[in-house]
Amino acid sequence: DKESVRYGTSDGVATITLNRPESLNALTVEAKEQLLECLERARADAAVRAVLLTGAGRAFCAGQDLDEHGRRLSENEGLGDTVRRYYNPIVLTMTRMPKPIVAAVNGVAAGAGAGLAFAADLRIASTRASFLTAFANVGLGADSGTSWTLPRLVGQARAMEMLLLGEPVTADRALEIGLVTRVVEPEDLERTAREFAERLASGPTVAYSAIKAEVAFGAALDLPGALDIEANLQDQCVETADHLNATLAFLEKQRPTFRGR
Ligand code: T3D
Repeated sequence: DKESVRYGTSDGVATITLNRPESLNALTVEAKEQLLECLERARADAAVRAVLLTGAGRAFCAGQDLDEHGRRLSENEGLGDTVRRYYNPIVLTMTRMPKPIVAAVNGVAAGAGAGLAFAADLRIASTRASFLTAFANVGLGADSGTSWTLPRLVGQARAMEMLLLGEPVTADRALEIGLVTRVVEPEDLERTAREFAERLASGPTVAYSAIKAEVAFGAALDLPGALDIEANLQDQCVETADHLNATLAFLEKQRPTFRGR
């Protein structure tokens, strides 16, 4: 059987590829289960220090598989648990992953597919990419974290525009509003996104993990609360070999080598 999600590792990077190109990598139960397994595998593997998430074929991910969803709706089967059972754990596993996640957005990212891209830490887009919240287009509210991630990425006004209007935002517009880090030609996407992922995979992993947690917690805290979290996480970073070595390297005017601990 063809895998709905592919997993591979090289040079400290776990590459997770959504692999149902015939339906624009729409998310079936099987695909969601496999995606969660791959994310957990990447989290658990100490040799993995960054994750690259992308889609096979011309799309990044068209969100919930509406064929499967439609069948379930008409059979009144398993309704209401998709979000709690799959999207919430997937998004939390991504945002709590103690290593950076780069989304290589090769084409359209729609609905929960856009949610996956927004839950990544960096988004590198091909000129063919677009972002479409799509939920309201099928009579749904926001899910897969988009009501939390999108306003933080682009501000409330633009998030409301995207969520209410459900129109595609092109790669160039996404760059303009700060939703993506870089837009490149389709043939350069894989290389560019991999360069970012490999750079992060050879960086100070504990510090990156602290930065992810600080930014995520900070969003929900007042300044004294955020300062506390920073102090606690900084205690952990200060004790790493990476911090000691990078400080000594600076003093010796050398480039530091980070081992991720
Ligand atoms: O509780 C719950 O379960 C709710 C959870 C919801 C989470 C969500 O993600 S809701 C949002 C679901 N996604 C969408 O509404 C997006 C639907 N797709 C589209 O709007 C368009 O396909 C795109 C804008 C993404 C791309 O348009 P285009 O013109 O480039 O491609 P296309 O021709 O529409 O699609 C190509 C094929 O992919 C086509 O199949 P065919 O005709 O060649 O056999 C199409 O049906 C299929 N496809 C696209 N999106 C989905 C899909 N098949 C199943 N599910 C999809 N989401």
